[in-house]
Amino acid sequence: MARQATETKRTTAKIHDQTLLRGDGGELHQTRAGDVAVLTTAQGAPVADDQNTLRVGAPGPSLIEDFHFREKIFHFDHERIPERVVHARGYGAHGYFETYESLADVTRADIFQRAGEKTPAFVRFSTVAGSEGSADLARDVRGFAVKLYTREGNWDIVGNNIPVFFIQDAIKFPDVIHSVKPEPDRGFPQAQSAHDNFWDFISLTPESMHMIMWVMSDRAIPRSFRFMEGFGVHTFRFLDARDESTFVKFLWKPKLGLQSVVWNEAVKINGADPDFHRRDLWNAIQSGNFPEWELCVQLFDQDFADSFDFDVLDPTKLIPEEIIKPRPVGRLVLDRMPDNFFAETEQVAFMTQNVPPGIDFSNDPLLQGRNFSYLDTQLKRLGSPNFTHIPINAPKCPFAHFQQDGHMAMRNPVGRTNYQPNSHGEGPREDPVRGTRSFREPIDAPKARLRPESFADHYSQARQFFLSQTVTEQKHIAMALTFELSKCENPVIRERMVAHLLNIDEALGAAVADKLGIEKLPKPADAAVPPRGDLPASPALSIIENGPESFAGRKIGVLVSNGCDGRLLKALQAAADKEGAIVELVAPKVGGVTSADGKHLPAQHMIDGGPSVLFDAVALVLSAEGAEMLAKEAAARDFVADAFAHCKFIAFSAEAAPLFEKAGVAPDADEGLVPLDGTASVTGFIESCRKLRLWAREAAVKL
Ligand code: HDE
Repeated sequence: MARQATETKRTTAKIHDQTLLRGDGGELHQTRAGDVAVLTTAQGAPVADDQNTLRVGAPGPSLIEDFHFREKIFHFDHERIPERVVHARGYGAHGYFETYESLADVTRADIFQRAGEKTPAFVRFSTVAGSEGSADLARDVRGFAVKLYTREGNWDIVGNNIPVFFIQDAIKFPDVIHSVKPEPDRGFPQAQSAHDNFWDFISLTPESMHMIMWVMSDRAIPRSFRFMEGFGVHTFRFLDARDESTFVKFLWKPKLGLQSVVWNEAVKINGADPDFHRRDLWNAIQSGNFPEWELCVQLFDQDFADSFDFDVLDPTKLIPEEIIKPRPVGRLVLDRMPDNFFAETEQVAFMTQNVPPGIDFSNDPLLQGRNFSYLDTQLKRLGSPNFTHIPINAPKCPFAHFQQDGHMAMRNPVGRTNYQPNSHGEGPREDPVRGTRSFREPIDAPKARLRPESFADHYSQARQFFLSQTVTEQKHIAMALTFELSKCENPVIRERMVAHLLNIDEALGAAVADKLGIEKLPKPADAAVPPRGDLPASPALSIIENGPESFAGRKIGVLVSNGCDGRLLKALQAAADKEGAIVELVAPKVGGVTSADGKHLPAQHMIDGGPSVLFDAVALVLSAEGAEMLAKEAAARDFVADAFAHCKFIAFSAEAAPLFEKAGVAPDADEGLVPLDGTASVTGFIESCRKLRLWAREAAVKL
């Protein structure tokens, strides 16, 4: 029996205002009816029914003539583009760069000519190994890629949050990346270096040892993009108006100081909020707390390069800040999130070879290789040589060239002339004065596959990094190495790594070997050249030594219950506001609590969704009943136990005692536990929080 098809009820709006939003920016077509946009196909035809395909009869076969259905599914089927082969997971924001002073004496780069000049910027932060959907707190290097839309072309500083790299020659890049990515037969582990393939490659590649010290340090588990440094890594050149060269290294210093989390916390953050870093940047910018970095340069000449202990072209080495003090030359402010993640953050194409006149490359073999790779990869990922037509990649200065056609060409040369020289007197011509010129470096050398001998010392700076860390940080490095190597199934790989560690620091090698159950220490690895004696410690390399001066930009999670002291909370909020810190309430139920004075206090989190790992410090403002009730809940006990184990400062009202007891924490265990016995004590608590963590507790909690 034929069934009656149900007619979908819908409102047919009268179309009286057809606004076609189709600019070079590629905005969406929109056909407007009053304030309600009418849904159209991509060809602009208004759609009458978007709920049912066109079929013969109610359950009957679908018709191929349903162009709306076909277009919709066709487009959906093609929504994904290849993710970046590395740095797939990332998050971007817009902002500007402000030049502090003219650097005309060293570079003719237009961006550095005028003090106070503001240049639009787009920044993308990323992890390296994981896929686009992986968690933010993987132990990994962070990408720190900056696109500056200067008046003389786009300048991309495609850097990392670590100033050195794993390898010295770009030809090894596919190998190091293959080794860290999921193993090809089994397809795991995702976003992790803790597996045989990675440590196999690393232990066979001594040049990676300096970088390994950095990636096993807390640098690889940053608390926020806002609290990370950025580094251009390679040595570049500045060229002045006469093409005289000065070597330069680029460093970004966060105004809010450095901060990382601890590994046990990172693992839990990944479960509680895999988007922890994204959300942090989004919230900061949306609430007007714009993160800021200073761009610093280390400038030096050939004489310095010749006299320095290491080759300045070796990307596994850095120049300690105590030897060449970074000079601040401008600031970067991020003040606007993209309107659309895909259009901007996903489609942005960074390229090391994007340099304006006045900035030039050095012969660092890694940089030279990158200059090839970044253009090539955009074609694969974005699918057309016209990727510069995408607004996020287009220069914001005037540009003119004869490149034409190709997939998705959005603008082609206008007029008859598409070549030069021409006798029509049309079109752009070169400008030898304004245009990019390279440093005229005389080179007289054989063509060969060579590795400079000056790149051969792989252990001295690794040791310098290790010795420049505080005892706490050194312990974290040992723990990270132990954890990672414990995940290797092959004991040969573990021993080979320990043999390298013994060259970096004997005690470190022995401590890791002990935890790995290696009873007899292996012979230290053969070094290509004998390591130098101890280099002086460089305090600039420690995170703890370079923390913030205040608690600004950090977050306090306050566990509250019905009947809690509203005045205490108000005082806490006021003190946090004064400091520039954020308070979020965590309540037993969604919706919030009612304080003793009858006020409703909305909460941002329910206890199961608001563990203490999401905060930099915590407070417990509870009624006696609330504390009794929460003491029975695992999530509340973990809130306290984790905050304590992660060495955070914890403030608490006297009523919170039963919860402490059940969480296994003595409320008077150390000075990081701050009783709130009146509004004055709140100020003391916020002041303690400036230290971020009470590291002295770490020995007791055995993290
Ligand atoms: Fe990259 N790298 N890289 N890299 N890299 C890419 O380019 C490559 C290296 C860095 O947010 C790719 O557009 C080679 C060092 C960042 O979009 C690719 C070598 C440093 C980003 C590529 C290196 C970086 C990338 C993949 C060895 C720190 C993300 C997608 C010679 C100074 C940019 C893309 C973004 C991305 C190649 C080594 C930083 C394949 C061959 C060293 C921050 O082109």
